[in-house]
Amino acid sequence: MKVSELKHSGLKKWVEEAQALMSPEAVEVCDGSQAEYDRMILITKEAGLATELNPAKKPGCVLYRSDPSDVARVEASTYIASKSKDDAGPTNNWVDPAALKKTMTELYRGCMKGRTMYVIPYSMGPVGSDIAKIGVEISDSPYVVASMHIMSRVGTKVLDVLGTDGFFVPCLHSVGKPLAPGESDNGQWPCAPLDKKYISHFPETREIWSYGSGYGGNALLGKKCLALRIASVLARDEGWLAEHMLILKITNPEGEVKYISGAFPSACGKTNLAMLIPTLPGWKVETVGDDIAWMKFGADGRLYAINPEAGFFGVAPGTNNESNRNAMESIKKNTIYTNVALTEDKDVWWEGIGYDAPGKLIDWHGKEWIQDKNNKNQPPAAHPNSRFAAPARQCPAIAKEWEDPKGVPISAFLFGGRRPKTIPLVNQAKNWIHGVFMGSIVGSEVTAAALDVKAGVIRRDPFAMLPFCGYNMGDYFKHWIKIGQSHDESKLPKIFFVNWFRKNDGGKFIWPGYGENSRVLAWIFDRCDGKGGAMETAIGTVPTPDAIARPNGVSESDMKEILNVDIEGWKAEIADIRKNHYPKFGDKLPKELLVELDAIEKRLNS
Ligand code: O2Y
Ligand code: MN
Repeated sequence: MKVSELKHSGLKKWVEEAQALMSPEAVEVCDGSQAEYDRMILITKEAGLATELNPAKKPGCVLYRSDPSDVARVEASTYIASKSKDDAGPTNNWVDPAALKKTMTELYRGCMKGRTMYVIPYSMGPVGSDIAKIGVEISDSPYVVASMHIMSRVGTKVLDVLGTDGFFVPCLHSVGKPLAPGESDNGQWPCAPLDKKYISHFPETREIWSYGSGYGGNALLGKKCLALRIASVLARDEGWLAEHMLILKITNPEGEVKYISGAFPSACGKTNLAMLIPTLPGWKVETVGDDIAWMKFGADGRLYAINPEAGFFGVAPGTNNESNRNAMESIKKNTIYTNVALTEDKDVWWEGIGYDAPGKLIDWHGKEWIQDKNNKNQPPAAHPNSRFAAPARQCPAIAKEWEDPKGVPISAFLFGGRRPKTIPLVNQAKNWIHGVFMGSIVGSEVTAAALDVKAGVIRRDPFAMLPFCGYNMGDYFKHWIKIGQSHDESKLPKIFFVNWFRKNDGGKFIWPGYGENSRVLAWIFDRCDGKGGAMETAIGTVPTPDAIARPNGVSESDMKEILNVDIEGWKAEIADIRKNHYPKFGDKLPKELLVELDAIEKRLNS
């Protein structure tokens, strides 16, 4: 389709303005077809950016290697440009929107010279779903076009739903590397230097402007930028929830089904939990989504969730048949790999794949790499943030409802982090506001590897939303509280705090995790119906020692320890929240959370 054929006048005008500013060699409106996807891969192959993998081992798969300056989301260059600084809040980078647009307009001027400008209409969520939203990304990266094909629903079908005057989120993206006449990328991942990368959000006008990065969350603008930062603002204004949450379906041996959603900071095994294979006989877990949940209230007063995404953009290192067999199955074909290592027979390899490197590799820098197990300091062959982008439909555990436009009714929310001490295996909130308190204190203990902070310190990431909330985090807490106040609490999801990472005095994990977490999910399932052995404590409702069937290797005393409410540890936790965490939100911190903090402290002292 040509730009002149676009039926939506606002969209056409915006595309024409972008074209005039960025001066691309050509403009294409994406149709979302397989032929288009194949062409994007071919263009990048011809530019020396993509390597086709061995079709006998990984059919339809390609590998990209990015520039070392462009390997992850760049939080320091991510901006919430609301009119007032207070609306972005103390935990976001704020810049005045007019000043930011001025700076970025100059960067965008002529930035697509020698490249094609792709217009990518996409739907976050099943096309036409009441919960879905439409975005249109303008990008000069065929890698982005191909990745958006996997991660969202792209093409003409989206324009049909958009009609002549529908709402869409305009998303500008350029890699920031114009080409001179006759120049090609010639194997060099195009991007701008770190100090010229901008990932900007304009919450009031619902716009996204990204410049200088071609990688992941910086460039696939449907994901973190639209589905979380802009959507969180839409959700606040429209009375729903846009959350950094997985969605799973769980079926008990009697065939009863519930849906559970959960937020965890990075490195807590969120994708593994979403794709868990239960060890508990008779139970089944299926995947609806692994990263983001959009939830709206149905006519019955319950919260219904969709996964706005169509693919998984998972971290490769550490993914193996033990940690996540369903992910390994999902990425066997039609997958885009970025920054993993390449084997001699053109397969992929990464640290923690479950077997030694099979001979000489090409590492993520494109250099020869031979595994040296005696050298603990050998740089990894795959970048620690190397990724796979795979269609969600390829997951063997994908739930049949995963594309249901009306969403799935959520029974429980989980919050968790990596907490070697204090936090028990599972703890149910006494009520909604107590659950909001739990979400607000989510965090993981910093390991000695993070050199900037002392080991033992808790790095808090409330609701796992700190890098993804498009407005003031204090107002975000208020939004959650308001959801509870304005709806029938008996129909709201029950809230649980989980911790798979508690260690014993010897520093060993007490709980085996992975598939054994199904035992905890089973208790949560029963608690949603008011069943399951449970004890009231100062911090919430915890399982009785025999309420959760013990996995192999977990003794009775281990179970006691992992369910124990460590009163002194909790007093220190409360003090840390009061002194170091809540003050970050200034006068925007809802008083209800302080009341909750005081109440827990009082119970701990009584
Ligand atoms: O580094 C990136 O660009 C990707 S970050 C990411 C990708 C998939 C799911 N979650 C995340 C995250 O940072 O939470
Ligand atoms: Mn995420």
